[in-house]
Amino acid sequence: MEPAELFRRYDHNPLFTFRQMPYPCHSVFNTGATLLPNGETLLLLRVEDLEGRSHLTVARSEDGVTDWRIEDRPLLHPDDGDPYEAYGCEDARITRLEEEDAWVIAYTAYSPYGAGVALAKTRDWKSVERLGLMLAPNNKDAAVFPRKIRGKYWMLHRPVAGSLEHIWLTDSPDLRHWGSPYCIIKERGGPFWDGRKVGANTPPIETPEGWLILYHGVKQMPGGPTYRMGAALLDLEDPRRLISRLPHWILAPHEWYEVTGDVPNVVFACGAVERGDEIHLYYGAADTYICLAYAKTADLLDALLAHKVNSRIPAGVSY
Ligand code: BMA
Repeated sequence: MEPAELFRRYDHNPLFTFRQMPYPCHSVFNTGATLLPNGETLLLLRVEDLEGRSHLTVARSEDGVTDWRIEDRPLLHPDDGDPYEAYGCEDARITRLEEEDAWVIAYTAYSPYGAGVALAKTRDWKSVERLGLMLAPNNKDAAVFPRKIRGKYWMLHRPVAGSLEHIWLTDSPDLRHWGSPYCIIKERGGPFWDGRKVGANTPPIETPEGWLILYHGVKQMPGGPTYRMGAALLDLEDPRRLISRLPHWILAPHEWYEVTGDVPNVVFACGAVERGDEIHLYYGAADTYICLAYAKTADLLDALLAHKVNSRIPAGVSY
């Protein structure tokens, strides 16, 4: 284990390459993940086709590690007819909404208009209802919280404002109308690992200490960007209150499959599942492979609680 890393890698990474796919494709990476009621792990793989566009395809496994059964056709595809997805459906974050007995999928809808945030809903992973584009371009890295807070749905997202790329919160009464923008985690600027931009990775994970947020930070290097992962904690009953943000990264590209590929020096998770006292993180490596890493939830929380911040919500901000 690397000194700062709280995740340990699966011994047989990469977990998936394009070679495991049941149909020809270029690469498979950045996957959403969820646990099904029967205990199986379901992944929603980002698959880049041989033309260069991405679609989203379901894979299932009993133990979340071996014997993957991969659907032979996509669940969400850029040719399904939505003009805002004409260049691709990318980077799905899956949230189980118990109150709705459904899963909501937040994904990047990429088109000639730019990259925006779209939502879709499914109950059976066979059919899917597109709720449509929710946040106009340029905006991505959206992930819905797994339950209502103060009677509303909440979502993390990452708009692009000039050269600034911070993580924001928004809320909604119905998963369709989103408002109350609130900036929660800023890119740090300067030489820091999260200086150039930040964005949510997995959907928030509810813990007794707060919402555990796993996010990526980008540092611009002369040879290109380096994508690493960090962690923060938000208040359970008011996620606008930042409890803690680790100053250092917790997973960084070091292995061959993370430093070589279509985009070198990238670890980029979209999904995690909780199994026992561990978080199983499914992450994209170098925009080419899917990998797996594990961390003890308690280790992440211990580290975070040692770095509490004193955040206050400015007067004048209301719900
Ligand atoms: C981000 C996203 C990810 C990708 C990452 C590294 O902007 O588009 O899909 O993994 O860049 O290339």
